[in-house]
Amino acid sequence: MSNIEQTLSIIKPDAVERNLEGEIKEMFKSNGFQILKEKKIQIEKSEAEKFYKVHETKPFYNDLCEYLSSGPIVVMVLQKENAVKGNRELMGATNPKDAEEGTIRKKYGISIDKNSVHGSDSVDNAKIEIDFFFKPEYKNRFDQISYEYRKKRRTHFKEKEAAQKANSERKKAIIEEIKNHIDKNQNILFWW
Ligand code: IDP
Ligand code: MG
Repeated sequence: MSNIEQTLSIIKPDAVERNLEGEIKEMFKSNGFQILKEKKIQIEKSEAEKFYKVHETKPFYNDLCEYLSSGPIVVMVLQKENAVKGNRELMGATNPKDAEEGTIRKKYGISIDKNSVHGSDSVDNAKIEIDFFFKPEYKNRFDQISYEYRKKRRTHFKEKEAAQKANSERKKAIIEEIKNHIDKNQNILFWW
């Protein structure tokens, strides 16, 4: 009997920062997962604290929440037969050092805290976590953050464009200087 499930996956800041979003999504797709929903957002630390509440007594809780809110993340609803277990297998062990060959964390994880992906650990938690990010009532919360993220990104690209323009003008000036220098030196050589 088929047992189609949905699970929540997050591409964490370390992977988004290294532009691994496309490659990781490809790994999900080639392993038979459908990406039903996805969005790129940046969350506040207070939201990360709610999301990781189960870990609130752990010594790494504060760093973990700081980290999850430190940059853009991609949250996705994945669907497949036995998706929860299948996703955990594809992710690999929490510590990339212990993860098996061919898993996402083995391939992309940097360390136990920067381990590139999150995945729900049970069917019940998958429902709770999917609601956390995708429940229509909560939509505005993350839309606001997405909007902030888009604004930051626009500013980033504008600054990059301005820096590129300044750079190309600097290059032109250097080329001009070199040309002048060569012209002068040719004259010197000519007279020599
Ligand atoms: P999981 O992500 O494999 O489900 P959890 O035990 O639920 O692992 O822990 C949540 C996240 O907290 C992990 O993905 C990892 O980033 C971080 N974490 C877990 N254990 C440690 C630790 O011992 N030191 C630092 N960070 C940890
Ligand atoms: Mg977990």
